[in-house]
Amino acid sequence: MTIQTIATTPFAGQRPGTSGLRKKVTEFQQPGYLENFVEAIFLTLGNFQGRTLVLGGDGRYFNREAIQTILRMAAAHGVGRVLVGRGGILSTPAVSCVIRKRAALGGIVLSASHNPGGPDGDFGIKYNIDNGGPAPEKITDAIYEHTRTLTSYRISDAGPVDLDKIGSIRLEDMEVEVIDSVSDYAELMAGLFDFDAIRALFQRGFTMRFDGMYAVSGPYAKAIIEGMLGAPAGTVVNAEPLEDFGGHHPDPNPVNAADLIALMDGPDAPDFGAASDGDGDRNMIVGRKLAVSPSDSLAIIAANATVAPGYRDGIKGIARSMPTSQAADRVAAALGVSCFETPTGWKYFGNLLDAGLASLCGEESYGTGSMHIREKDGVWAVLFWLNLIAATGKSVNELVQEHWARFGRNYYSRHDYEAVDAGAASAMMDDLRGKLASLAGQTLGDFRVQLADDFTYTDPVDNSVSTRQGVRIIMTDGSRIVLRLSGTGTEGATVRVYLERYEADASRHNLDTQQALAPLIAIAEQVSALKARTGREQPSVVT
Ligand code: G16
Repeated sequence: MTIQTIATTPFAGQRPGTSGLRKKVTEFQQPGYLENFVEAIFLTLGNFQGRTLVLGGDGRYFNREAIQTILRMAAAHGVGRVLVGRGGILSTPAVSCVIRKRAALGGIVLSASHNPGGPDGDFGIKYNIDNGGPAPEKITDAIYEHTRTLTSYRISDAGPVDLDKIGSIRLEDMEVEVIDSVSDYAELMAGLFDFDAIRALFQRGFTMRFDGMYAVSGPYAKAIIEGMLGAPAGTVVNAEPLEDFGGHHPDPNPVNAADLIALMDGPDAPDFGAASDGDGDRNMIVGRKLAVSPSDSLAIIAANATVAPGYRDGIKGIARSMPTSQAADRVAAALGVSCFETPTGWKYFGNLLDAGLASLCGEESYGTGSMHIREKDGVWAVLFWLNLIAATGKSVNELVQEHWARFGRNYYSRHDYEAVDAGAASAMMDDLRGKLASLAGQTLGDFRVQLADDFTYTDPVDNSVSTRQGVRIIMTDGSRIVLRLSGTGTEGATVRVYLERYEADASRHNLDTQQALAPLIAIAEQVSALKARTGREQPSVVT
């Protein structure tokens, strides 16, 4: 075995987006493409000699190959030990859990999350720091700068490591320990939730379907929900991670988890439905004939946090991304705790959690989590709901209706226009930014604009400033329209339009969401001319 220095030249466009570098598999397969990015990570990290790194991915196409490459590069750079999930499998929340539990320097997560997989699908890589969370912008910016000037990378010429056998082997001077993918994570969950109460719930005949979407959360859900909590075999479906997710889009929303929604809408619906995404950090909660909006799920979890043993002492604060609905703000106000509004991207929650300012975090993009790790966590959210149902004896529908009756309902929807022309999308956003100053005070339909700006975030912990995080048009009654370009797409641009309207009147809590938001949808079109600019009559996905 020798360590080699291989000459390379930079690839354009290796700037990490909302959540790491996501590109087509074919782009990652170019010789040196992955290696350059990994070299840039090592060049950015300070003193990692002899330290431990965690490595794993969601099992998508190219996962195993990438892991072998990264192991050989880690060995060449003098990393002390790499903990790698068996079969190369670790969900994103499990990576965060293992980094924290084993006091690792950080971890490398291989995933393009909910994006489709397979040879023609997407791949991704991101670095997580020692708190278990995604690297903050100053690190991702430094990684990007290194990708622009690289001239070589270092790699061992050792043969492949057997990823399927638990145990340790040496690669150059580095130890590679293949670990069980589930056990550290399952142990953490057992400490947070009332497993006895949930077990008793299933013993009483409570029924559930968890859709693993042929992605990474299947093994975790099987081990915990069926194995530890005693749900009948078959409760977790599509549980085996496949390299192409069975040809599906592993995104737990009503559009992509259509089978689950159909089941929950039909006569044979179980009591509770849930799904998780490609890398296991997203979740969707479904009752009978009711898909719970992620923003509402965050608010309901916050309002009921103390039912779960891990949160019995109450929560210190809530954090949500800016486009996420303000339902959580109402709960925070009632609890007398702060509610923080951050840019889109889980990395922005890290400082708030580390500083003990927030205990729960959530995003409209089907992400919910807490201070237990530094990633959003799909299985965690599902277990929270199970604990809540077990503790109250109420159905998902009852819990949601009671929440709206107490706090009012924030009607909420996101309209995505996917793979539109990138130039047209950014020109549209630029024009919109140009109009913002004149929008304040204007009357649009039945609404009056209170504030129109491009969101800027100042982190209250380290005072770092993030600009251009989304155009907000906020009405005097608190209704909002937000427009931004996605930072996770891999084809052209994805325009996201977020719409929110508050309804206090309980007799108006069961309107059709799109109808309730129709006046705002019309205003969004009026101010952005989105249809003409993108050539799209309808959004590609409505959630
Ligand atoms: C990632 C980020 C989330 C973000 C989501 C959507 O989720 O971790 O914080 O809300 O993307 O981002 P965008 O609107 O920029 O596409 P995941 O599950 O894809 O890692």
